[in-house]
Amino acid sequence: ASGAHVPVLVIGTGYGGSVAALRLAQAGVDVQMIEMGMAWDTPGSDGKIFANTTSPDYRSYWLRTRTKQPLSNFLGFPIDKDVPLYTGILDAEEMGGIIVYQGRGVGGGSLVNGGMAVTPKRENFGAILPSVDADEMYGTYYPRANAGLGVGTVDPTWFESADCYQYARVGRKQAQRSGFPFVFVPDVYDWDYMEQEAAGTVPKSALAGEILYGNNYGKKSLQKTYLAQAAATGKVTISPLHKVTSVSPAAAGGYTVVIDQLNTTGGTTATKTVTADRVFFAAGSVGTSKLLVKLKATGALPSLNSEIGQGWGDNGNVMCGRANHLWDPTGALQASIPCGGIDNWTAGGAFAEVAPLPTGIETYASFYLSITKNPNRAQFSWNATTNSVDLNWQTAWKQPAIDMAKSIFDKINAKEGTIYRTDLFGTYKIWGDHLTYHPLGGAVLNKATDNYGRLQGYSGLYVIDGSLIPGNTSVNPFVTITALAERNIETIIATDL
Ligand code: FAE
Repeated sequence: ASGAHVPVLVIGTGYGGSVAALRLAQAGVDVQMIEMGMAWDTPGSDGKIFANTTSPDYRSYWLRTRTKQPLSNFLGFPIDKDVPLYTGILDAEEMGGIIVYQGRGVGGGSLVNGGMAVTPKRENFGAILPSVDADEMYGTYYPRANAGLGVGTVDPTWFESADCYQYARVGRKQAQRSGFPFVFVPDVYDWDYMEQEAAGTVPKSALAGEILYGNNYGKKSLQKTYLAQAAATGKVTISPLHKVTSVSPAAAGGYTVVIDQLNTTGGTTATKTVTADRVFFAAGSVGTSKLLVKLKATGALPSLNSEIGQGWGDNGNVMCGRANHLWDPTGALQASIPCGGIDNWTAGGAFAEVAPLPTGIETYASFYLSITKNPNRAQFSWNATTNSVDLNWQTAWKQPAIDMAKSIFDKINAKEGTIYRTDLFGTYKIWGDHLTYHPLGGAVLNKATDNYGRLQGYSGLYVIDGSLIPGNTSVNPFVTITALAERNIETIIATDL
């Protein structure tokens, strides 16, 4: 309620925010979480909470009147369509030279993502978070994060015969024929549930192609893990459809937080003011960076340092498809949850997820999301003319990512005598270089904050999400975001409370 005083306010309910809320609550602290997206706990008229990937509807996009699908075309035909304006689950946020996809709702990115839960190879960790002790991360915090998230791996025996992983077996065979290691990729999907889906004994989710717009059954999103545990403490309250617009020092100590209550078409129905002793920024890399850049520039938090908004990267994301010969069908039924990847990080700077193309028909296509060592970094800045935050990323900055992905797929194409698909991102366009699923950075650890996420210049303000990580994790990011949050909150609870 407006005028309330809370000990801790957390902005956002993704990975960082959920870890902070659970651990603070377990330490006896009352936590108020503010989430701009919806609660996603009520079925729509079709009886399901989430829409299917193949039939986006009002639930699918955050405040758009037309879908903005990551794969915009099929067989060269555009597939986007009109949808009613609604506070839907997937935000395709256009930031100049890049579209940044993000989850909106209680659970943040865990609502829309593929659940791929990858711990980076230890030899790569020094480049990911140089100021963090790797022994502590690999000895304590990565295991804690994996346990909290419920990470598991596909049963390798079942994998060999499952129809829905024909595409992954083709991906493995072709990777190995070209001399690349194929690795199983862990996931938070309930693998036993998927086997039951394949056996036809439970309602289908991964095997019904659900992923981008939410997952109705098998995926262990944060709502089922960290946030369920947090709720069970009785000390955590979540306000969905509430958006933080300002944080500034309060005269009597602590911080004044201004919050807009939203309706489902994005309009503001009320503006509330709350005082909090401590505020955790967990609005995601883009959300936290945009808030902090605005608050510094507009005088609400003028003492934030000049690292605010810096060091943003796209985790080197780039997508592509390949056209296989008729003797390499990838399957009409494809599990929407990937389970394997091609590791050419050390030699070529690329780690490629063998991704599904769950169209329901045989396409003979192999599809990949590559994570690459793209060195380019962008910065957020305040635009006083438009009263908004800009990101100076340019589409051409993806070229190193494309070159690194080619280190894998040019070789596979040469070996197999195959070609790239040119019909998935437009007409005659091979590379999906216009987007990222993995925004990272903007309030980098040990630069914008101290080595535990305390914002420089203001005691009681913390960053605890993907914005702490300077642009790349060498693999999919949420396990590292979760493990870093576990590390930081432990120290904060021990020394600041
Ligand atoms: P995040 O989860 O984005 O949570 C931030 C929350 O804050 C969101 O719920 C926002 O709605 C909310 N918020 C923002 N601004 C405000 C505000 N002003 N007031 C109130 N609330 C606000 O942040 N990663 C993997 O590791 N494996 C995958 O398989 C994978 N697949 C992905 C697939 C897709 C389609 C997408 C979009 C992402 C994928 N990711 C994957 C990335 C992963 O979901 C992402 O790195 C994390 O969700 C980021 O976690 P944060 O805690 O930083």
